[in-house]
Amino acid sequence: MATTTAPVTSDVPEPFQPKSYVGFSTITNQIEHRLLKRGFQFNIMVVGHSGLGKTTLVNTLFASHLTESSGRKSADVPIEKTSEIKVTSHTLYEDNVKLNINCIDTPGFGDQVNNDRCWEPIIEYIKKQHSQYLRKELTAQRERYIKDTRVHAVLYFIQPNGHGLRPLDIAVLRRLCENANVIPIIAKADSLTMEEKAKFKKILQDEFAYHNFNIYPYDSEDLLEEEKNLNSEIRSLIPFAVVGSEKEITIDGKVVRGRRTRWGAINVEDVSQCEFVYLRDFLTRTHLQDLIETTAVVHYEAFRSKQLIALKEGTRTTSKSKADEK
Ligand SMILES: Nc1nc2c(ncn2[C@@H]2O[C@H](COP(=O)(O)OP(=O)(O)OP(=O)(O)O)[C@@H](O)[C@H]2O)c(=O)[nH]1
Ligand SMILES: [Mg+2]
Repeated sequence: MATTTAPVTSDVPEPFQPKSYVGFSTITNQIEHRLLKRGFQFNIMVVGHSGLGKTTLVNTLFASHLTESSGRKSADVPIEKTSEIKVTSHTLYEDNVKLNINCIDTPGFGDQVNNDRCWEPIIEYIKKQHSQYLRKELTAQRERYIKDTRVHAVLYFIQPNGHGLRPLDIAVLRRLCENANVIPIIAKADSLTMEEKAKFKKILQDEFAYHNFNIYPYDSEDLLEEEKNLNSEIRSLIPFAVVGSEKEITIDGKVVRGRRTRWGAINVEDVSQCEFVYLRDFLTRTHLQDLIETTAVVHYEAFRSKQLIALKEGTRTTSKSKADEK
């Protein structure tokens, strides 16, 4: 039997070019105006073994750009051991853009006789921010803009031992990667030579792959070729080998943020000496929006759907047991 092929019709209308100016192309300016008015919120957390320089790095990270800050006022007072989760807020302004940064400092772990479950308060904190956000989203009269306290980036500090991850690192990293965007860094990198640094970085990259850790940045299908290339470039740099310092020193007559030791001086902002600037650029210049978006779309979404499914199951079981009782 002969078959006839119906002409292919499409429901998609041809693009219509209005003859005169309508003005909707200004929507991008309107969005920009609204976003600028509101400002942006970025929450970053530091996690790792005790004494690896977490508090120092948090204070170094945006120090040269801060305008308003609730953080330390003087670098002359020695930093104390962090004993509880502490949030400091900072505000940065650049070309009309207002960025609010919350730095979440956490107590170091690994120095107790029993380090069992020492990561729990940290994971709990991350999940609590998700559940607070969800609760606000689900209230009948919810706020137009829910204040975002969700953790957008976790800097995980690795001891510069030159050998690899410790069992505790593996346990903590596994749990962190399931709940947030994790960026591992080699702490106190000034204690390693250039060769040791490169070798250690390779060992750690292999370990991340071996343990299948979902380290940030992630590649999604909708990324452009150039974004994918940038991500693979970043992946070759992770873990960033960083040096932190709250103090300013003078090198060749110039005042810079750095560390002076008996063997010489290190300028924290000099990329030939440490990767602090790469880390800061990655966090603010190239991946800030992606970190915020990924937290909402990947981590918060996973939490949200798990909670809502559990809630539905719970309601179903309670109504079933009520019906059984009758
Ligand atoms: N050599 C070196 N020392 C550092 C670096 N960063 C911090 N330190 C020093 O290491 C010590 C501990 O620094 P903190 O910032 O308190 O470390 P922490 O990880 O917050 O410590 P806990 O809160 O106890 O977990 C201080 O004496 C810092 O000056 C670094 O990059 N290199
Ligand atoms: Mg500390």
